[in-house]
Amino acid sequence: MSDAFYVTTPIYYVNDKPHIGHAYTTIAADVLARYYRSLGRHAFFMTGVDEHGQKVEKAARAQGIDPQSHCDMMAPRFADLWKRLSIEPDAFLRTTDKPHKKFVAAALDKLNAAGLIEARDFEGWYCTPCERYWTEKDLVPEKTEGGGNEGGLCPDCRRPVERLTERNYFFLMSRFADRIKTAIETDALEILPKSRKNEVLGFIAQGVGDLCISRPKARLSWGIPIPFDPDYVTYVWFDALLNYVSGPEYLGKRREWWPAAAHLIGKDILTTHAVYWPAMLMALGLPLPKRIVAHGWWNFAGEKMSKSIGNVVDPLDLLEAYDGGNPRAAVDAFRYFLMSEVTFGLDGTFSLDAFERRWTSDLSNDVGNLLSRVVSLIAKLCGGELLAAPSEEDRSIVEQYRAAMESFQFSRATEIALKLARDTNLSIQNAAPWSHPESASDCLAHAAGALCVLSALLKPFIPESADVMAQRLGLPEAPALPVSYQPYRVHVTIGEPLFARPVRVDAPHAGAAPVAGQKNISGQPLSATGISSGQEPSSFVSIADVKNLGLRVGIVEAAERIEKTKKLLKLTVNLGSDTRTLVAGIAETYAPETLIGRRVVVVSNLQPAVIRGIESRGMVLCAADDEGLSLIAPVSEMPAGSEVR
Ligand code: ME8
Repeated sequence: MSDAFYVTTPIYYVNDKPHIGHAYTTIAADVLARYYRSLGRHAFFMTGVDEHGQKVEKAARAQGIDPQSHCDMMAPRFADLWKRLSIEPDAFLRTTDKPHKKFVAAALDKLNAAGLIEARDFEGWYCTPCERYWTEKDLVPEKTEGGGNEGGLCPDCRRPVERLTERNYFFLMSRFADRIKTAIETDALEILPKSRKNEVLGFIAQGVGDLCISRPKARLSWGIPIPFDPDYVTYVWFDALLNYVSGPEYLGKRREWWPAAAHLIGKDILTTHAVYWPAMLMALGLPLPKRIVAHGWWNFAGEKMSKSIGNVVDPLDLLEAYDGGNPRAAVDAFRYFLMSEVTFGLDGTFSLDAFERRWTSDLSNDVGNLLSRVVSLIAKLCGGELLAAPSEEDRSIVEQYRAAMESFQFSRATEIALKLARDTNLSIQNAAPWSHPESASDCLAHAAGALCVLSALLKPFIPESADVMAQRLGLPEAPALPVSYQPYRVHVTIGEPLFARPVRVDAPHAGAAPVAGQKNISGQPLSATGISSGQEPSSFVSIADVKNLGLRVGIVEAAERIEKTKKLLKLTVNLGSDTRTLVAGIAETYAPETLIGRRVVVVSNLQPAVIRGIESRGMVLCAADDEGLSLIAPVSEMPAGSEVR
């Protein structure tokens, strides 16, 4: 039996740049691949980008460039970010790669020849941003002005859907429903966590239909042509899912890699992976992947971090803000935070405070302090050298850690590693070798052994820092798993702290009044007042885009100047449902005391940003010209929280 462990991530849409959500799945896959490689297994890891479809075509159009040029510009942003985050995939697939396109066309031909594709007229509710049809019962009712319902909203992105009728090609997916159900029930296709397995079975129980796998070229031209009908392109999901096999195939590795040991995905794309994809594989006569592991959401500011909501945190901004001249520490702290903060499978909330807390407590205090303490004590009490060996207890810790890693419990694995660090710190504290120099080497040999094990356990999470740890003990790099229990000679080198405490440089915007064109730590464009800079809009926006702005009437309850700034006021604004703090660049026009009780218009769902150490949650709208600013307000006394539309 092959010992290959092939792990994949979703291939990400290139309609926008990558954010923390994308980094999360990709880091998790990298951690797994590093873990299995360390055990000497043949681990393969593939990620990539999903380049076809309406979203990408639309993004290219908005830039005024053709879709291929847009993809050529965006794909490296993903690949470069992965490099920056010490993510090392074996393959990076682009769906515009020729061999992938050929593979998709061949798959379509095969299914067509087998009578598994049919042309039919189809009428349904279509969501353009999500590129999918919904049934009537899926839709979220849309309230009309009179309070009634009209049409409906997409249940995923909450934007209006359209009624479309068109002739299309259908993959006869329903024929495979029973086999998929059995595969999932028996764990031949394992769905993790178990709650997600039940969710998929529940979905199947409601009835699996056939899958529309084409789009008329008249409506969408950016896709892989349907080989047997030049008027159509392939539905982007049918194209994208095939990447998991087309990649290994064109690298000449299909027999070695496939079936995948684990598809890591976010819970948003469970149905496509757990129902569409197995049906496609069955139809093509290919084995099913061994498992699908669906993780939860990273939320930010109370909502799922997502490109369409716009509340995304750009990992590059985060690294820049925390770099502090030591990119290694910032990158590893970021990887470690994402893997340790939240149980894989559950939702988590991203905040800078949580990031700093975990960096400080786990990496600076527990791991970093242990290393510098052991190294300096060995230098002082043992002449810098001793013979160390991991202990029997360490062996049992490695076993527990392996069980956690092999069941995708990354946060549990880091907890186990951290417990080793804390226990070792405590045992040094109790033994107080500085008071008993004659027996210091026993205690420190034990601690150095534990550190060596710790570096091996942490290596998948903090690869560069784990090697630095081992090097301070005189090893060339962190040892491979499962660590050797042979004694080894330690020869210490004293160095800089492994993880200095995090210092945030509020770059690029947060330390100063934001100016037009600058971006905050989450990639949110800001202007001096939080107002757009007066440029012409590059394209029209839809009514849905306007609604998404979350404009509300607020009443100012308190206002004060922010020290050492000329323009900034800190406002407390009652928005009906809640009262918030926000920072507005209006101090040159409005004295704080003149604002109390005034009505203002607030963008209530703006990405929070820290400005001069104050978390600003929203933006006050003003009209602006060369002379100055004028607050926008309703002409009558509307209650706080009234919608602006
Ligand atoms: O769905 N929290 O691409 P996509 C956690 N191209 N993970 C998140 C996240 C969040 N807030 N936001 C995104 C697609 N992700 C398709 C996939 S695969 C054959 C085709 C991660 O760019 C998570 O892995 O919308 C999620 O499933 C994926 O990004 C969606 O990326």
